[in-house]
Amino acid sequence: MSVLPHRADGLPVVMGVVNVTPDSFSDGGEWFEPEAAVAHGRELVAAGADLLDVGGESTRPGAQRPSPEEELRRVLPVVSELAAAGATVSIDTMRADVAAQALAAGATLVNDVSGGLADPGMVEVVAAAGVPFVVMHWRGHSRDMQSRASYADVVADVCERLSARAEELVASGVERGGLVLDPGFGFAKLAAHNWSLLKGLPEVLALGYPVLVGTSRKAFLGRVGVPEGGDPRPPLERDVATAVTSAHAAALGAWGVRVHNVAPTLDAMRVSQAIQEAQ
Ligand code: PMM
Repeated sequence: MSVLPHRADGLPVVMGVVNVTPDSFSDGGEWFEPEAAVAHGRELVAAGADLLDVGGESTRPGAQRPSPEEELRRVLPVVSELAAAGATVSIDTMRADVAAQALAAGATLVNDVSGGLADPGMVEVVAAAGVPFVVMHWRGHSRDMQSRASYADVVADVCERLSARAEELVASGVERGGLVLDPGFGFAKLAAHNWSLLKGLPEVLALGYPVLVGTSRKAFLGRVGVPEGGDPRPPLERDVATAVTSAHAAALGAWGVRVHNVAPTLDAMRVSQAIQEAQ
């Protein structure tokens, strides 16, 4: 039976990002060695993260995929060490074998940006393990996904696709109660699509599933306030913007937020909660 983590204070769970990659857009290479990744995971927990999302494949637009062996080599030692240290670990992967081995090493949740579409074996692994499954809106691998960023109505299209995908997964044996839906900010989405999805989050929430929001440090946040033709703010200068979008998601009732820098997001979510709870 899948059990989704929740926070006692009513805020969304904070999923801290642990990228064990040389090339992620926001922190590529910084935590590439297992010891550095584990130390970073511990820091995220100390800052208040409820979950650590360990990934070994960069999904930034244009990224090439690592081999399955390389992905396993990157993530397994980090998953097992963080789980042994008592952290709740999710494995961020599109590969069934990586998910299965990470679960065996102590991960208790699978986060698949393809929602099980990239590897037909994923559904069976998740169904057999009975663990929560994050299903993101996805239109193909990062190599060329931005060529598919075209929507009649992005909120309606994403909602329709996510709910259809949830039904397919349930029909294949995945527990409905373990599903978490994610609109997939930045994945086959232009900046305007991401803003529409943030505004339309109530419609995603109305599908009736827990929702994860992952806007952290994404490119559209770096363009706010920058004049036309100017350089976007670099990823490390997007944490205030991330805190604002995460607090917005929290106020609307998201189940979780996925962030690189935990403290500003927690602070912003607490402020938003205090406003909502004021008499
Ligand atoms: N974004 C990234 C990676 N994994 N998983 C989910 N569920 N949702 C996301 O928005 C998401 C994800 C890309 O960001 P990163 O390279 O900084 O981890």
